[in-house]
Amino acid sequence: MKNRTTHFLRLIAKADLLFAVLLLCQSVTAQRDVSKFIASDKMADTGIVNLYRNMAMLAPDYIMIGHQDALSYGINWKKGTDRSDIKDITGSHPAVFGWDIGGIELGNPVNLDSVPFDEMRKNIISVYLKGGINTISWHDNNPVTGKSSWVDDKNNSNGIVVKILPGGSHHEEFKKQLDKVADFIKSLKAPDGSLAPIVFRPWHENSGNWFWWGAIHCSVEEYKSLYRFTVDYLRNTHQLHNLLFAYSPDVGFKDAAGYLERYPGDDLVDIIGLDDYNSLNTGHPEKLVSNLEIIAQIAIDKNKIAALTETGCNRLERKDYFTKEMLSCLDHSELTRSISWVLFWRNADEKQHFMPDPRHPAAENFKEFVKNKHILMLNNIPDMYKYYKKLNLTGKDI
Ligand code: BMA
Repeated sequence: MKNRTTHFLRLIAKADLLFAVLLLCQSVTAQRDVSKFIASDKMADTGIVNLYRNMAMLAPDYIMIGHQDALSYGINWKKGTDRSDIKDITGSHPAVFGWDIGGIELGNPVNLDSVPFDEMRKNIISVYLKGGINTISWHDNNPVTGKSSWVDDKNNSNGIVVKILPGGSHHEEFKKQLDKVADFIKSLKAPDGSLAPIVFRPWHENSGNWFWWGAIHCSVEEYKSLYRFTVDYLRNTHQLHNLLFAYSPDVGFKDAAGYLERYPGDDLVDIIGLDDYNSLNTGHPEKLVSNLEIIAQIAIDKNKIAALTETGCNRLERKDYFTKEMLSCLDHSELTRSISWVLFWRNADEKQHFMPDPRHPAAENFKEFVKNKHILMLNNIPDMYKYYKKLNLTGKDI
């Protein structure tokens, strides 16, 4: 009798397992129905429509590598032609290129890290023509004080956001800033007249308090209004339809509700992003894994794309960072593997760099990392702006 009961219980357990496996397969299949991935801008350009669809096709199995200012400078060089530290090591550029337009709102010829906007424009267009992805962040100068994005008053609300919203004392100044952003985006024109599709990532790391749009400096509703106004002004007033929008708070939320607290809305956001310089650098990979799984699940539920929009280990002093730390997290589960890309921050100089160059002790480790079957660089992604019925990985010579 006892044996029979045990046998019966085992059968039930097996049936449960089978059911769980079936459920899992179903969720992956659902995620692969790429026709459900529709950009939040209902008037999006063809380039954006195809880009989003292609991101959705790649996301379940592949993670693209990105680097901030990859083509503008490296650890030991300032100006190059078709050069990047990543290409110097691996033979290919990254698949995703990060840029920052902080300073455009002041009419400056160079951004806050001295990258000339004319050069940035050329590089963005050349990335577009090669089928790679451009993502732009904006360290916007404070439109009220005229100072930088960073604030000294990390413990007190400074009320900047409310002043720049409609009805606020500095709303007109803010609109002028956005006009300059729009002018720059309108200038990203390829020879065929099309505008380079861009993943725009404004008001990032808003769960921290270091930027004037950070959590302590505005209410949930004020933040959402800031994001909504920005999208609406670029999309409707300026008629820009070459943009996907990324929302990227800083790491540290406990669950989906925590992540979504300041999420501005499905009609505004395409990329469910995350910035994290903390977890791995403080010895807590489980934090990065849990936050990646949270954003990946939100993205699946909403038919959107999840990405690790900023990360890195400054100076890469920990040997094996890429394979043992970062890859272990990215390759932790089906959910973490469904992240679309990882963007490492910039290689300013010997003191600040998040990517090795060929002479760096971490170069070999990065080469190993890139060999992983889930990792993609510019030389093996398809042209992201073309339509493919089925996924089409290439072996381009870049
Ligand atoms: C920070 C640092 C700064 C830089 C800023 C904007 O993380 O890299 O040196 O000015 O980003 O790119």
